[in-house]
Amino acid sequence: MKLVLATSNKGKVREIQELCPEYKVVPYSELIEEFEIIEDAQTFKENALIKARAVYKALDDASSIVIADDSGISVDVLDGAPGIYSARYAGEGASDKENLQILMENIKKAGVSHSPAHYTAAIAIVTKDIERSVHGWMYGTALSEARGDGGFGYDPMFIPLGYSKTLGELDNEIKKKLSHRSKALYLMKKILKTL
Ligand code: ITT
Repeated sequence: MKLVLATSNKGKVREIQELCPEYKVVPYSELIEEFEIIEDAQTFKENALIKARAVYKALDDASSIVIADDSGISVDVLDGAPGIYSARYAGEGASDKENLQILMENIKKAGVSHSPAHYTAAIAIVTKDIERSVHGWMYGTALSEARGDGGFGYDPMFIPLGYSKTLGELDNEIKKKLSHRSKALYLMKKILKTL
């Protein structure tokens, strides 16, 4: 079965391909020209559905199975920020590095060196017959400093619960087991089996 990924984020593409070896996972940019998708909803779920629907429509192929991932990090000491704004925390078009830097600075400005935090992933599936969404979470601690360069995005400043190293330092296999994305994909596969 072929799954078309409605994402332009290379870190997500790599992880979803690794987590779904039983499927042929293809980023939509390999099939049609990339286009801007306005993610203007107020929840991860609705933003994931917006992306999956937009790519399903643009592919114009009723046999497509489209998967989208909307995700982000929520830091308790910042009242849950950046949350759904994780990709644009340092402004529209900001790089992962700029977003990471601002988040670490804001944790410092809040007067702490670390805070409880969690990642959320909403995965949406759109086919000709169904629209569904599932969620996964990973809890841990957000630091005001970056350590290691593994993973992507905010991973160098995030220590998963039960560990003392960041996702930037830990082996990739550990993130694969624990992550918000792997938990959501586990649930998504249950839906894919019913198609
Ligand atoms: P698409 O919308 O094209 O999928 P995007 O990067 O804009 O790509 P989102 O709107 O879902 O995706 O934003 C997710 C943000 O959260 C982005 O800044 C990521 O770097 C970050 N993020 C999500 N999952 C992450 C993970 O597993 N590790 C580190 N950072 C993550």
